[in-house]
Amino acid sequence: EYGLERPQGYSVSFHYNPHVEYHHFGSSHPMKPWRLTLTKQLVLSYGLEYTMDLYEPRPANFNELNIFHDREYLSYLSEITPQNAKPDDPQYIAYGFGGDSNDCPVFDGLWNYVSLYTGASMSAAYNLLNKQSDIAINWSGGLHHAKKNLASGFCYVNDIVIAIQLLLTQHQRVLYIDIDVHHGDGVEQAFESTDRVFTLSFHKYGIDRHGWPFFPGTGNIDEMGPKDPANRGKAHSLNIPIDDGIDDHQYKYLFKTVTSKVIEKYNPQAIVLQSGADSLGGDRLGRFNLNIKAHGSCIETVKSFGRPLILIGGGGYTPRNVARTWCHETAVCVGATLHNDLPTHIPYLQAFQGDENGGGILYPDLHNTKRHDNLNTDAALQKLIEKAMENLRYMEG
Ligand code: ZL4
Ligand code: CA
Ligand code: ZN
Repeated sequence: EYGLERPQGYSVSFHYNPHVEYHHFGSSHPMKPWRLTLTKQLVLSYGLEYTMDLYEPRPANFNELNIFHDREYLSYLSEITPQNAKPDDPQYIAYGFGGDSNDCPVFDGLWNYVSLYTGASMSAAYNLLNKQSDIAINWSGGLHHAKKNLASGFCYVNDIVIAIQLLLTQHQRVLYIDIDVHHGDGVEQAFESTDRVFTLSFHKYGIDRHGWPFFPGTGNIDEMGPKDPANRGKAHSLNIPIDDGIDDHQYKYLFKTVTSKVIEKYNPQAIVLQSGADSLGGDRLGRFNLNIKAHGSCIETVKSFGRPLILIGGGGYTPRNVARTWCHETAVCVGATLHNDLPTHIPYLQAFQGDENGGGILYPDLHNTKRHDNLNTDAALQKLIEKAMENLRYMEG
């Protein structure tokens, strides 16, 4: 009815616990869990629920989060509330809640929130392990900055690391790919000493005109993991630093060239793809000029290799475009084509009419929401690709 074509034989599962939607980081905080409500509504209004297996996963428990995180950190995280938080407490600061940074606020239901998104990533991983799905989707996860004893950049628990740990119980080599506009530093660091996980992140990198590095300030092309030749993790990270304003054509070419080479060389048995939507044009925090279909072409590229795949969310700070992108990418997974006119019966239709160019449609032109000049020349990107290919030669087998 809405332009659905026959699915192409991939078994896709959708892992989502709606309780995650009701958490608030604070009124003006850019991370808005209700973008997941919008995403779900779009997915349902296009009828995509009939093309996938739907799961409502239970929250992860303390011992499951302890697969990666320290007990002491988790105890603190499980007990802290806005009422009992002491901003001068050394632990509060050491665990990443303090400073003048309001990146990681303590809000009501914080422990419940982290348990819900991590439970969904675990459920996705178990579906790959049981061979129940070829592709398992969790749009509520992808919190790639969390460290084992540190909250960072809106991330408190690293659901990606925990999902990859589960995949490693059966798979020898797992590839992690990250197209969030920020560097996937937490996942890279967690696996820096193993050759069983290769991490690949594409991100904005550089210093702005006020001298501030783009968060988290790491991920230059020469950062390839430990340099010590005795360390098994050596050369098992690849970082692709990009400047403001990259366009569809450039990003698609860069992603396809680099990712294809990594998959060919590393030959992973499973792939985890973090699809942060803050790399879209017009994102509140991002700096790129990508359209929804260019972002989605990265999912198509990865899917075409036919490896078991977990597709996970991440950043994305213009909620209507996050929902559009993740709905489109859900359709890419099941092999459906969606009509550009939004279904008229969606409950949140007004949310998609707020913008200049996108009233009532799925694929507005975000490149023209242009707020960032393209500072990437084709010549500079070609050099970057050459450097990436050179880095890959340091990886054994
Ligand atoms: C905000 O308006 O670059 C937090 C964060 C809270 C509400 C009111 C408080 C005002 C923008 C960001 C004070 C805000 C101070 N509120 C923010 C160095 C910084 C220190 C904190 O997509 N200030 C830190 C983190 C990044 C920094 C990006 C991306 C996550 C992911 C995966 C994390 N931190 C400078 C900023 C606001 C806020 C407005 C903000 N924080 C923008 N960029 C950051 O990769 C999910
Ligand atoms: Ca990234
Ligand atoms: Zn991000």
